[in-house]
Amino acid sequence: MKSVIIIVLAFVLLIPISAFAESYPDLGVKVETVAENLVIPWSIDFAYDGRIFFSERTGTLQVIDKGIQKQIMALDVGGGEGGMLGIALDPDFEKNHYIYIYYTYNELLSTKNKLVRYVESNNSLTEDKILLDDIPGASYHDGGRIKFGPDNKLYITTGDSGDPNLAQRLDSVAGKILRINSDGTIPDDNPFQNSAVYSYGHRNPQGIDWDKSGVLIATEHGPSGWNGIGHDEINLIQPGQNYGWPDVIGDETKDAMTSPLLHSGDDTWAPSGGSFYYGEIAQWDGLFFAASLRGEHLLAIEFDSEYNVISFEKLFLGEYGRLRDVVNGPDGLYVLTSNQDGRGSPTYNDDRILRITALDKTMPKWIENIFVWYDEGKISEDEKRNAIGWLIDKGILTDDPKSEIELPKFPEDLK
Ligand SMILES: [Ca+2]
Repeated sequence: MKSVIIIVLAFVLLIPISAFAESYPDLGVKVETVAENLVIPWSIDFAYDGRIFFSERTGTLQVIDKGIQKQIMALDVGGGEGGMLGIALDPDFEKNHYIYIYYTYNELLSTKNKLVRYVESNNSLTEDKILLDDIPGASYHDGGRIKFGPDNKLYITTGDSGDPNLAQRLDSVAGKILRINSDGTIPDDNPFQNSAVYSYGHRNPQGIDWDKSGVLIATEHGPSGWNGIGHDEINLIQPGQNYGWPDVIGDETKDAMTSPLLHSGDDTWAPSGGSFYYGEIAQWDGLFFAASLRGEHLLAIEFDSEYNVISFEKLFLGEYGRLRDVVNGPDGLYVLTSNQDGRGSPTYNDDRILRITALDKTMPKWIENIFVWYDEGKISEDEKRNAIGWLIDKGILTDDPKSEIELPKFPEDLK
C-alpha cells in the first residue's frame, strides 16, 4: 500500500499540468479545462499574440491574456436566447486590432441584432462602426455566428427571428447567411446585387466553417413544434442557394431548394458552432465538428471528396453537457460548454472552455520507476499490477495493442 502512495505522489509531483487532463485513450485525445466558472460562453477567437477572446451570452467580452482571464467589455444585451453572440477578430488584427461583435438588443417593444466593429487597445475596446443593424431578432432564432472566410469577407448567420416566412424573403436579412466586406459594404460579387444575402431559406444557422479547399459548411437548428421536430441540418453553402426553410425539412424536396448533406431525422442535436479540424490529432484531420446543445455531444462528421457523408459519430456523449461552440484553435480543438443557459445541469465549474489535444505518445520517465522498484523488491507483484492498471485507467499507459504509445519493457505476463 505504501508504495502505491509513493507512486501517486510521484504522479502529483512530476507530471506536467497537461497530464491532469481527462484522457480518452479510445479516441487518442485528452481534454483540458482552459477556463471555468463562466456564464454561457458563446464564441471564441484567437489573436496572433496568444490572447484568447471570448463572448458570454450575458453580454461580456472576456480575454485570456498570458493565462489570466479578465472581462474587457460589458454590453447591455437583450433577447432570451440572444445576447452577446458571435465575435471575430479581423484577419489583419495584428495591424488594425478590429474585433467584430454580433449582439442582440431590445429597442422599445422589439428585439433586434446588430454587428459592430470595435478597435482593441491594451485589452480595451472602443466602438468604431456599426456594420449591420436592424437584423430581426426575438427571444429565439437570432443566429449570431460570425466568421471571416478564406476570401477575407465576413460571413454572418441570422435566424428567422421566429417568423419563418422571412427566411424565404430576399428583402429581409433574417434566416440567412450574409456576406459583407469588413467595413460593412456589400461585396461586388455577392449573388444578389446590392444585398448582403449569400444564402437563404435558413431557420437558425449557428455554425459555419470552411474546409481547406474553401467549401463552406453550416450547421442549422431544425424545427421544434408545429412544423416538425429534429431534422437538424448540416449544409454545404453555395452562393444564392435556397436551403428550404420553412417549405421543406429533412429529405423533403422542392424545386430549386437545396437539401442538407446530413440531417438528424427525428433525433435532436441542436447544433451550434461548427469547425473543420486540421492538426496534430491525426485521426481527426479533415473532419467537421459540430457542438451539440440538446444532444450533449461533439458531432464528428467525415465527408468524402464529393461531400457525401462517410460517417458521423457523437463524441463525449453526455460527458460535458451542452456544447455551444467548437473552433480549431492554434493549439488544439476548443469547445465551449453551455450548461448555465437554463437548459442544462451545470457541474461545479461550468461553464467551461475545453481544449482537446492529442494524447501524449511519450511515456513520462518516472513510470519506469515502477519497474525499478519492483526489481528492487520495494513493491510486490500485486502493487505493480495495481499501479499499471491505474495508469491504464488514466490513459497514461495503454493496453491497446494497436496503440502508438511505446510501452516500457516489462514481463511477458503483464502484456
Ligand atoms: Ca433546410
